[in-house]
Amino acid sequence: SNNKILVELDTSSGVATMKFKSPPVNSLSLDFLTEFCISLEKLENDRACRALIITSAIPRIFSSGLDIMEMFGKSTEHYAEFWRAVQEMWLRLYGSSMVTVAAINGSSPAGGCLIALSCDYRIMVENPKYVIGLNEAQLGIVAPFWFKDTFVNTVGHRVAERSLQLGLLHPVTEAHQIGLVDEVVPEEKLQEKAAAVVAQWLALPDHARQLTKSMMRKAVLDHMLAHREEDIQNFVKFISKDSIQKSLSMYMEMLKKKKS
Ligand code: CO8
Repeated sequence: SNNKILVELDTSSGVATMKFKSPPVNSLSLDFLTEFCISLEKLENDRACRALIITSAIPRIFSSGLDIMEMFGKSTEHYAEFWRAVQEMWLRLYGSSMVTVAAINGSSPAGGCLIALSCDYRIMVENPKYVIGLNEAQLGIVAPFWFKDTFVNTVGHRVAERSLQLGLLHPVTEAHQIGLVDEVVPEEKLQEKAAAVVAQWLALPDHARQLTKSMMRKAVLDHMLAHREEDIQNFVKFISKDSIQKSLSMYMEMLKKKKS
C-alpha cells in the first residue's frame, strides 16, 4: 500500500512535489495518512528539500477528505488510531518548516480542505464545478476545534462562523473572494504558478521565514498538542454514537444514489 502518493524532489531547486494518487477520490484512509506522514517526515528531514507543492494526480478531485469508511462500523480502538493519524498529519503539515503550497486541481471538501488550509499558500484551478470548504455540518458531524482554528486563521472569524455552521462548499470564485484560496488560475498554468510562488517564498532567508511561520502558528499547534488525548477521546465518543453512525450511513447512501 506504499504508493498512494507520488513524491518527487528536485534537488537543484530544493522543491518537492507530492501528487495524491489514491483512486477513486483521494480519500484520507489510515493507510493514506500513514504514507503521507512518512513522506512529510522524510522531506522535512532532508536538507536538500526546502519547499513542498501538494497536488492531485486524480482528475477533478484534490481530496475527498477523511475516508468515511474509517469512521463507520469500526472498533473504538480503530477510531482512536485513525484519529491520531489525522492529528499527526495536521501537526506535521501545519507545523512544517518547509514552504508549502497547495495546488488545488479539483474539489476539496472537509479533510481535503484542511490539507490545503495547512499550507502556506493556496492556488486553485478555475473550474465552475470545483468546490472547497469544511462541510462537516452537512454530514451531521462537527469539525474539531483545530480544523476551526486553522480555518479562522485563514479567512477570519465572521466568514468562518457562517461557512462552518452552514457546512458550505464554496465554488472557486467565491473561495477566492473570501480568502479561502489565494489565487485562481487556468488548469494549464497551475504548475508554473505554483513554482513561481515557491520561488518568491524561497527568496527569503529560511530561518527568518521559518521563525515567522512558527510565531504565527505556534499557539494553535500548542493548543492542539495540549488537548490531543482529550480530542481523541471526544472523537471516539462522538463517532461511536448510534445517531452519528446513522447520519454517516445516510450520507454514504446519498453519495451512492446521486450517481444513478
Ligand atoms: N470517504 C469514503 N468514500 C468516499 C468519500 C469519502 N470521503 N468520498 C467519496 N467516496 C466514495 C463514494 O461513495 C463512491 O463510492 P462507490 O463508487 O462505491 O459508490 C466513490 O468514492 C466515488 O465518489 P463519487 O461517485 O461521489 O465521485 P464524484 O466524482 O461524483 O464526486 C466528490 C467526488 C465531490 C469528492 C464526492 O464524492 C463527495 O462529495 N464526497 C464526500 C466528501 C465529503 O463530504 N467528505 C467529508 C469527509 S469527513 C472529513 O473529512 C472530516 C471529518 C471531521 C471529523 C469530525 C469529528 C466527528
